[in-house]
Amino acid sequence: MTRRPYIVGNWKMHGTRAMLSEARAIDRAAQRHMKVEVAIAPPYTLIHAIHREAEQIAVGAQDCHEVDGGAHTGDVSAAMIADAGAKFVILGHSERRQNHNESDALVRAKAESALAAGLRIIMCCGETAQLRESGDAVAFVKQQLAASLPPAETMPADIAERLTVAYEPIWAIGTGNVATTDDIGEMHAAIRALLIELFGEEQGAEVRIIYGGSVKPDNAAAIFAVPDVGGALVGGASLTADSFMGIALAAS
Ligand code: G2H
Repeated sequence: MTRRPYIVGNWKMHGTRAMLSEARAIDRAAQRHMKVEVAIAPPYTLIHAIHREAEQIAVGAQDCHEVDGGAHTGDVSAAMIADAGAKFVILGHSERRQNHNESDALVRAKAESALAAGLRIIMCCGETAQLRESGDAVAFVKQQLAASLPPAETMPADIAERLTVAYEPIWAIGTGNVATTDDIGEMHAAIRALLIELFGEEQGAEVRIIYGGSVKPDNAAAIFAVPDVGGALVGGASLTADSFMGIALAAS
């Protein structure tokens, strides 16, 4: 991989305007770590404020609706988040698949809408503990990812620029349990093979695959040393500039 490591903070449902100072600190630190591409996905309510101030980091959203607009009370479209300054959107996170019953087909429709709005997408995939224990994790993740991604012929020409895949084993999210480096390596290799199958040798080899699930400053270096780990999607440890940039430093 020749791409810069991609370190993305997923603030989940954390953050009021008081967190803007943390975003500023992340932005300042990112200006000193140019070998790493740093981004944060705050709640919708902070996207525009962070976008206005940030000089180095990109700001994104954690979800979007699958249609452009209409009678959808409480929903926010891809075009709206792009208008607010978002450059990317996280889609198919397991918390949305579980808590909002998001199917692969719905996630795919959201991806199509986000790409049409000019956004980059971070497509999440990952298995439950039960699937990991049964030995079916790789087959499940490949099937889930293939079903969640738009068909190759509808993807933009610059697929590798517009798509990032995030492998997040569900049992590792917010639990402190990190997948072993062998397990991460095996899954990222399987995802790489699938991306090449779907998008061809050139584009499929360039799409970044990042890891998520209890990434912290003290385990990040070992994770980034695994072949085909192109960065991290970070939840809890992205909420303070110190811990988040500690992870970014481990990637630089
Ligand atoms: C996984 C991750 C961020 P955490 O959801 O997407 O969260 O780092 O808290 O496990």
